[in-house]
Amino acid sequence: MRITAIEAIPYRIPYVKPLKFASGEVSHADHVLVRVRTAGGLVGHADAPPRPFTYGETQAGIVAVIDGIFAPHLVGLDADRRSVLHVRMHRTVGNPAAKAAVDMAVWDVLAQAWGTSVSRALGGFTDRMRVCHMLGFDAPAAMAQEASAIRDRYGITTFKVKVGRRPVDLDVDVVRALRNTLGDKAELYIDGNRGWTPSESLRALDMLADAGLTLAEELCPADDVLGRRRLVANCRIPFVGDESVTTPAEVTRELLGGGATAVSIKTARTGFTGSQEILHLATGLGVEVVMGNQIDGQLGTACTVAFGAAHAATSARAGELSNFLDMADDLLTEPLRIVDGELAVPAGPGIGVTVDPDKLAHYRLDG
Ligand code: MUC
Ligand code: MG
Repeated sequence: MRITAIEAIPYRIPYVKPLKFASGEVSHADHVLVRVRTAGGLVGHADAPPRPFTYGETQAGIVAVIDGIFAPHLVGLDADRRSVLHVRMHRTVGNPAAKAAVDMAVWDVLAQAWGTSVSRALGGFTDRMRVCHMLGFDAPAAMAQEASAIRDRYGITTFKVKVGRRPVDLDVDVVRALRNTLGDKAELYIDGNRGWTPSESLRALDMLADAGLTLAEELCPADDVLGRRRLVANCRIPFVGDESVTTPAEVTRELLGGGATAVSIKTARTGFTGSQEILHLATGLGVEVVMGNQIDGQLGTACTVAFGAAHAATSARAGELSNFLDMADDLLTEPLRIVDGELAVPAGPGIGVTVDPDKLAHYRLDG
């Protein structure tokens, strides 16, 4: 099962509705499709979504690091020597989405070779997850209308609400409008993408004390060390670290330093291998995890649900699995379908999805 090629293919698909949040805005999926080929003819796929404002990765940078650094060090290696693969990739710092996509494309070929799905190979706990939909910035009435339309069409009843605007009342009004529209049974949580100061965050949480929020994510920067510690100590719900906890070491620092009490796991930035390391660390320390979304398309979402459904702890909560609904099109032959608020793991082998060659030819940017 020797790796014979690793390809990094940039592509661009527009969003029907751009997603806006405190640290940026996404109007196009400017992603990189990563393809791993083996001597036996197996082909694995994964998606790398660059988030320049969060991790400093760009589409061109992902292509460059895979073509120029990772591929030359990995081609020729047997695909089942993942530990060697990781040591070689981790000589290079950063580049989380590029590394994650190579890792997941290799898992895709391995599971195909083993005749099983990645989700079963990782743990096989269940075959589906409840879905949480992420709501980007807009006016309160528009966000409430979007949420009720998503609930009515897909049966989704859990929503992550982007916050972090100034003054904080803007977002407080949004959460109140959502609660009024969706009723007591809907699950609501908030994600600030570092937009507020610690004291603004505390004020917002006080104002929303009766809103029934279940989680608060990355409301202020983790680098506001003492302010963040005070915020987390005074937060009555789990405080989720997201962009502050992208490696096992960062998870350890934030949890032990009082900067977070729960962890967002994103396969888009830690692949399957790194996500499992973080999951085991979190469960070993007794903190909750959430399967997060790096504004993934359908291939990325298939990876998230494959990982999330594989373990008890990652499938306990709704996973952030629906933002591909905002994209104008996608690369897969068979679209993912959310039914009754749930997304099933695509049935294997591997990640269980197929890239449509015509769609790829249409959307790829490299000719
Ligand atoms: C999130 O949870 O923060 C926004 C930026 C990004 O990288 O992921 C999203 C969602
Ligand atoms: Mg987040």
